Amino acid sequence: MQKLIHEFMVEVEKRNPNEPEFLQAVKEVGETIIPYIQEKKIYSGHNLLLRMTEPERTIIFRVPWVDDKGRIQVNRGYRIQMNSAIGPYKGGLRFHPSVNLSILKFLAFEQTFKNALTTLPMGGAKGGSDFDPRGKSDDEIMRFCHAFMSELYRHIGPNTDVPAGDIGVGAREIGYMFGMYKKLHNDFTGVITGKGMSWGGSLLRPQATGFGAVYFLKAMLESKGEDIKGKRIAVSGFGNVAWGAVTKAAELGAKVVTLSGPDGHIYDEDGISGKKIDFMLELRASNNDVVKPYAEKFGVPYFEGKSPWMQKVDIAMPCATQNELNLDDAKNLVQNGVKCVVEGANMPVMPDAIAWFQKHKILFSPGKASNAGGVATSGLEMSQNSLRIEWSAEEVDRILTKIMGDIHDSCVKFGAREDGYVDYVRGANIAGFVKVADAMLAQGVV
Ligand code: NDP
Ligand code: 2IT
Repeated sequence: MQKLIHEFMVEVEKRNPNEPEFLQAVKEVGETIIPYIQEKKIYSGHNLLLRMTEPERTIIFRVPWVDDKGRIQVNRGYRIQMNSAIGPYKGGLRFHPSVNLSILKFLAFEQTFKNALTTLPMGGAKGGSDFDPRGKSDDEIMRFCHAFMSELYRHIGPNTDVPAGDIGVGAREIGYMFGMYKKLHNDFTGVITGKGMSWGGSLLRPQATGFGAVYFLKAMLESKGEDIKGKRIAVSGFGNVAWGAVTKAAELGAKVVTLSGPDGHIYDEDGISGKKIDFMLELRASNNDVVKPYAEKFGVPYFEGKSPWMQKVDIAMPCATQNELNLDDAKNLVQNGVKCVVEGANMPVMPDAIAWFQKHKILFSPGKASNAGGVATSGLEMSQNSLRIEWSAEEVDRILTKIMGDIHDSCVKFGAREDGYVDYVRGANIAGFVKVADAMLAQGVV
């Protein structure tokens, strides 16, 4: 089996040199899916996994725009349309200086499996730009978003490809991009999700990724007879996903004790709740990349240059970015008695750290399962737009809760081991693969 996996990875590496994040994501899936394909003969002989690693279409384009000083800036825009077997391409847009082809391909690949897990009809995609929103004025953000959409618009549509937000892309950026799409197409459609409430957005979409991750955590704990109430949680990041997770965790009686930024982390022994959660929104809107002002405002300890994984907690929820929790962090967490690790971000835990958690029978859930609540609610926004109606927050929350519970059940179905330990990585990969693979088989070689 190891030989088959090795041969597959050699082929993928040959086709995608210098793309470490993409290869990392493919390897994690290959390690669980290749043995499964060997077991289930209907999936063998169709080169399905290799086909899934090859984007159906990759669009790379120039984004020229003029800054406040009148200088012409040039950024690079991307959209990776990875797989449309089960529905229109769907996935976020990331604006961050680190954005490159490897990162977007890993995200689009993960998105394909994640979207399949939601049970909704959405294919996989991701896009974005190496544009850095930090320090930019509102006018500059608008001009950049308009320039970006003045090319992207011809490649997307409500039945073709429906983008949304991700790192560096929130309600403001979605607004500017939607405005330009509408102007160029002369068409008011649900082409982007994460829209404002007065122009087609869904209630709870901003909170959905973090809420969904906490619902998933709750299901994991309950499967072990444990309650979320009273648990101490370390969260990383202070952006959209972290905010939703902290809000729901606090509401359910857990105590979130950390937040982090690229500068370091804060430790709040009393737990982050109420006005402190509102302050997270101010921090995010400030367009700075530091979490330190939280420590200054609320008089709590700040650990410069240190990740939150050094703290003693029951649960870890990495919600910032990829590869932010390494083997040493995993060792610290396990030594300090962590029970459960739930990925809110995409691929935040490094492969050797995942192996460490699994070796020590710590419950570990991959982002494609536990952060799927965001895209699931995007799917609900698409449905509402098509029906031209607006569901109440209670209705959206009810469906989101059900979807996260169903994803948890799928992971258990395909990931439960004989000794009772659930391998959520294997479970999520197989459940996602089966849905996409069945559709690809039915549609033939296209
Ligand atoms: P935001 O831009 O709102 O927040 C991202 C957070 O991570 C910020 O605190 C940011 O700080 C920090 N961050 C970004 N890059 C780095 C880096 N290289 N090193 C350290 N910290 C960094 O993004 P989201 O909350 O939307 O996204 C967070 C994660 O969740 C991402 O992995 C995203 O792909 C994933 N995700 C998002 C979904 C959504 O609906 N928004 C859905 C599912 C997953 P700063 O920007 O100041 O550097
Ligand atoms: O990674 C993700 O799932 C997202 N950024 C959300 C994608 C979406 O289409 O809502």
